[in-house]
Amino acid sequence: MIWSPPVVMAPQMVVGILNVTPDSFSDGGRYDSLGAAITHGCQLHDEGAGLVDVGGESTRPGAQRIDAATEIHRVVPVIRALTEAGVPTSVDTTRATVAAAAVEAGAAVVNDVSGGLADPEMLPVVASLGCPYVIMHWRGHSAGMQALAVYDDVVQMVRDELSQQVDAALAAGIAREVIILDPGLGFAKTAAHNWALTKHLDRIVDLGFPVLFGASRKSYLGALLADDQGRPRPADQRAAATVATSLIAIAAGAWGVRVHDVQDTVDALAVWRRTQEEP
Ligand code: PMM
Repeated sequence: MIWSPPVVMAPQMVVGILNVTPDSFSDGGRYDSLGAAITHGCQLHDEGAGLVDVGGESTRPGAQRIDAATEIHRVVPVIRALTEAGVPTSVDTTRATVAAAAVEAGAAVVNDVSGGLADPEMLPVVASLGCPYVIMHWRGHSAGMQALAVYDDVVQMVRDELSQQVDAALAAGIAREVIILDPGLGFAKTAAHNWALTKHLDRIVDLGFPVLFGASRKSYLGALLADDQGRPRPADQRAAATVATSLIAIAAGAWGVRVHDVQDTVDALAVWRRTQEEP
């Protein structure tokens, strides 16, 4: 498939989340049949998602890994069917073999939560695919990542480590123009780290690449909205808080937001965009 920069790189992109996994943290198990996944992907697109991000491996904290064949079996039929339906997709994977199979099936973007660190083949394969590539800040696989949430100055360290990931991508032959950065909220981050990155996202935007921001329904929002017994707000009741973070991110100059609740996000961004015009 030929990548079309104007469509994929349009600003204020809303990326809809489609997890085809039995165990993702907020929508796990809902879209693990092919028909349900395709219907939901088409709905996200109809609501205004410019990309539908299809993931077959759960990355929630503590999650165990699955093998590459299972991951391909989960994501490729969904990506192929959505492509045939005219829905642009990205593949959420850390594996080069999955990325290559997904792009072959029609995915326009590779979204790698490890930013090239999990699989040594990923950077050369993405260089040869030539597609846009999301480099997320990452320190280790989900099973042990929360032990790695140690920073002096989280914003500075995420900036520095993302810059090193970018250097590796460029050295592998990935073009500068296809790189998108993501601070990786919730990945080896405590709630305080997530809040610091939400507040100072402009410092990640300053690196000079499009920035994708993914706070949707994450646990730091659930903790903020805990009830008076300290019980976190359930994941499916965090939409308004997610929309607020998305607006903050776009106002700070983010290129896009990765969300479960596409319609609410699209509506909120329409309001924000209108305020950028003359009355
Ligand atoms: N978060 C998750 C999965 N993939 N990809 C990017 N680029 N950024 C993220 O923050 C991100 C991601 C985990 O959340 P999910 O279970 O809701 O998909």
